[in-house]
Amino acid sequence: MTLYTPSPDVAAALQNGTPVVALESTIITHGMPYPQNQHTALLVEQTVRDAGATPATIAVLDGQLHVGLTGAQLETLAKARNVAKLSRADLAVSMAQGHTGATTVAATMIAAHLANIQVFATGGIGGVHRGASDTFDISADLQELAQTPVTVVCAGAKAILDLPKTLEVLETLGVPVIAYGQNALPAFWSATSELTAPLRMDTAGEIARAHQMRARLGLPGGQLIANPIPMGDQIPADILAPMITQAQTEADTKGITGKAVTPFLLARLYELSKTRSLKANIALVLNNARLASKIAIELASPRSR
Ligand code: PSU
Ligand code: MN
Repeated sequence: MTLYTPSPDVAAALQNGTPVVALESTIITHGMPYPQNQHTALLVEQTVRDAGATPATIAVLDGQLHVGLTGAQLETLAKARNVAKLSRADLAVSMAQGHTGATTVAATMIAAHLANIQVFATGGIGGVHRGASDTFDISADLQELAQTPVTVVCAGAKAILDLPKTLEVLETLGVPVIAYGQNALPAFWSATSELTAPLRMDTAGEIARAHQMRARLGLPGGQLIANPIPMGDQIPADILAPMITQAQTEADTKGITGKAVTPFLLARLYELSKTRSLKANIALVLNNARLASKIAIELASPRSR
């Protein structure tokens, strides 16, 4: 039995050495409500195709690790309730038990690397949660970036996290955090933050060359690209701040812990912002899909191999 199942177009692209962009599925099952989740997932895939690359949405279906989903598989996942959220710790167990689950950034990186896909687009990564000094809630995504050589394009860390601590952990782990086209670290729903990003790059070509240089140096781990949300779609930080505080207080009061924290906070923010956060989330994922496609194209071009 093969370890993973590529869709026919992903198999062809990998065979031919044409650009492929990995996409995660937790954003579908735990990050957005139905039907916007299905609509967005299809739109992200189409955006990658329009940019000249092949999308590979990753999920575990009945124990099979799929790299590239059919429209029907994607729809099933988008409609399903109580789907497992799979990170590094859960991937092997869920496959061995024949279960179905959506992959987080960490698990998607593992699958992408297995399939020889070097670039992955998402919305936001997990990070160090507020109050982490008490809860120890630090996403496994950070450790994964330290050990799996995939370039991950996100819109910066979500403002529901402790951004300064997230940057500190990434620095400790040796993960390059690269803001795209600006000095400030983007903060997901907002294009900028008060933090300066540790590194900056202005073109997809530079990002691709840095990815290859890490490999040549024998350094494990990937790169984190923080791509600012388009200005017209952003939500100013001061509008969001009280909503985030409220959502976090509710999570604390209800005793929500572990994997449930991020989905709970995101869902509450959609409600509190009257879906404005959802519209912004969709816009930034599409923007990330475009940049990831450009990087994948650079990596696949003959002059860069
Ligand atoms: N960012 C979003 N929506 C999401 C996630 C991040 O805008 O759904 C998901 C990603 O899959 C990420 C995960 O890997 O949340 C992080 O979860 P945790 O904090 O439990 O590690
Ligand atoms: Mn967590």
